[in-house]
Amino acid sequence: MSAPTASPGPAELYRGMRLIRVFEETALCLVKSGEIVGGIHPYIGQEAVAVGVCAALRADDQLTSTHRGHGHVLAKGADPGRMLAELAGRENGLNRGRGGSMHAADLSLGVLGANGIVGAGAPIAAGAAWAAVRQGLDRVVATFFGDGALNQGVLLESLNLAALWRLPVLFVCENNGYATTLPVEAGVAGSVLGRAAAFGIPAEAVDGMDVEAVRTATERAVARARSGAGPSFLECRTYRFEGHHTMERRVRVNYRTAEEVESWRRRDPLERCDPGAGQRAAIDREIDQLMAEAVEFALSGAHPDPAGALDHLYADGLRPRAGVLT
Ligand SMILES: Cc1ncc(C[n+]2csc(CCOP(=O)(O)OP(=O)(O)O)c2C)c(N)n1
Ligand SMILES: [Mg+2]
Repeated sequence: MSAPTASPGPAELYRGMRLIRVFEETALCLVKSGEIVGGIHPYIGQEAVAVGVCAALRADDQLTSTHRGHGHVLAKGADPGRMLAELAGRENGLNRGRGGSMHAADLSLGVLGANGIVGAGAPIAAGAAWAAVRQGLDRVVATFFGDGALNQGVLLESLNLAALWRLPVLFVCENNGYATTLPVEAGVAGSVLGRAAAFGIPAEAVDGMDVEAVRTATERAVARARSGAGPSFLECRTYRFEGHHTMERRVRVNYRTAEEVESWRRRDPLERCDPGAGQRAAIDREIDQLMAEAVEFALSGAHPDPAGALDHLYADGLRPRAGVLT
């Protein structure tokens, strides 16, 4: 059993969010310059969720993440240089450049993986939580998912098993209002919290633009899970300031108005967090320096040798189709 870690203060919470914000802005630049191939799903605007939840977790707690997962991985403590190298597909990345933006993992930090399949982190979290219980560990597993996952069978199945077996899972729904361009009202019958209620799981909605509120709600859920009382469900009401994917910068889509985006920007979680007198500028400078070093580190990494594309797999004996690696 690991010792509880001291709860981070406002300066640390701000620092965590600022790191994610600048990391994402940097990643957007690297997408534009072609260093990150294939684009990313930016987390800008949602930082308070990742940081608030992870602030209530212990180092040995675990999480599963999503296609919009950079913030979760960083908030759990991943090195920004290695994370950026992963996005840029380099050998010095967290996963030797094989995972990329949507499949970064760091098992040493309990990050069981981002996931390009909507909802797919939930059963992994339930399995990891079940394993922890079997091993007599009092570890908690948080699973992040978007509003778009609310109707995925695997999520509903995971809620059921977690409730039935009282697994120490924290279901964190990041309701940012849209699944790609589909408004939540047009995609979700019933209610978000009703999903959890159907399985007898305690659920609450929280202001996902307020890092302290997210942290406090998570602490309650974590305490419940650790005591053996079972899972909880948090709906964090949040918003992404950027498009669904960087592709959206090039494709004209009109699913939300400029006024709507602006009204959420006025609730910027970084602006709403007071890190303490004189701290903001100092932390901003510190993060700028850290990210400059991260970029240098990431871009110094080699691109993987295509001949090694099938290394580090769980299964042996796979052979590429003729011409795939040449
Ligand atoms: C099972 C599955 N269906 C569809 C997709 C395509 N897809 C990728 S992201 C996305 C929207 C997800 O919306 P949400 O869960 O709300 O997350 P957000 O993008 O808002 O963070 C969809 C439909 C997918 N990756 N996996
Ligand atoms: Mg969404």
